[in-house]
Amino acid sequence: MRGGTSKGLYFMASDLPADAETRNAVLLAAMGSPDPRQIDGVGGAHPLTSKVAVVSPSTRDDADVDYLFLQVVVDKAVVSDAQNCGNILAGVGPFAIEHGLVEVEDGVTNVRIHMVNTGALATAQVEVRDGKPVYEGDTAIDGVPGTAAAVLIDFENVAGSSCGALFPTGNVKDEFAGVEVTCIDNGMPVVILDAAALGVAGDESPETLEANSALKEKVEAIRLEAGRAMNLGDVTSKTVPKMTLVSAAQNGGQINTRSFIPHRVHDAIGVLGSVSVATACVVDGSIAYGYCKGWGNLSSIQVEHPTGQFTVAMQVSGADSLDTLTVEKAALVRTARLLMRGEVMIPESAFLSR
Ligand code: NQM
Repeated sequence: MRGGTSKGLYFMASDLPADAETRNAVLLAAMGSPDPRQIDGVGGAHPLTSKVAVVSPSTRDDADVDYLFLQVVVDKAVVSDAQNCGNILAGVGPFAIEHGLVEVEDGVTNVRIHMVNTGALATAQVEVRDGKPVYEGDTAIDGVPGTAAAVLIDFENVAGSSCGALFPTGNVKDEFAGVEVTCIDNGMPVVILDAAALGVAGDESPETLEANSALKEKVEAIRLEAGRAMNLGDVTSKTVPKMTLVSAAQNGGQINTRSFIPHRVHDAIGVLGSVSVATACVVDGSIAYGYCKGWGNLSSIQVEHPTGQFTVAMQVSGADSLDTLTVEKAALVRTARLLMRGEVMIPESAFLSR
């Protein structure tokens, strides 16, 4: 399925080996990792197209389904559950309906999703006709051609869900490797950096930033220090924290971004990544706050990215002080589409090579 601006394989948990090591071997073989081209699998040779959702009936009373997100690293034999993914999340509601995991109502069906990676909850509103998810519609999201049916997603209590606190270091600003940053986790651990402090404009293309090896080295040095300070331990082979360079908005939004996720540069921005950035925008003293234009009169923040904008509807209270700051609500719109259904073939050697 395509979920938002990402694409991945969605599995019923019951169709995968229960043992995590065997499951990971199966997923590596399915995607064709490790290989920069993923030529012997169905992965798309980019982190945004090498993703997996594992879905099952929920273990919790307050949710319909459990969703475990797994990042299959393209060029390493690594399958990581250390991050969540809000884009792949957009496909979980329709997938759950396709598989009869939720009672459907024609019109709109609410699917309550327990995001296993972080323990947080999301509710997706999925359009349903004749008991089936509707994929076609007139909602456009930047980074995806054309239009599709909207999937509205509300997040609850995602603050600190990976790092233990919204500002995991206890500060709004820190300094790592000589560069001032803001470390924040509102659903996704993100380190926010001022593009200017790294000697770039912040509006470069992902390709230009990826070709700048001095910049990449600096960003990685900061990431390794920040990861520890954010309670994530040694993040050398983890896909978090994400590193988001911010600069002044250029197209009517509140802030402009370029995100290292963490080594390739995102063509847009992650869903929970943008929720974290939007949250930093409203906190005085953060690296993002200085760039954020017009917050105070707004109920949403438009986060600009390489292929357009991402709108995050935000409700915060007590933003005057870190002690009272509460994110009441974050909500956004995605689209998703079932691309194909079937079997992915796993060579026997994938099991033998464990
Ligand atoms: O931040 C990419 C994506 C993501 C993650 C990444 C995401 C999120 O665009 O919730 O959606 O940052 O690795 O799929």
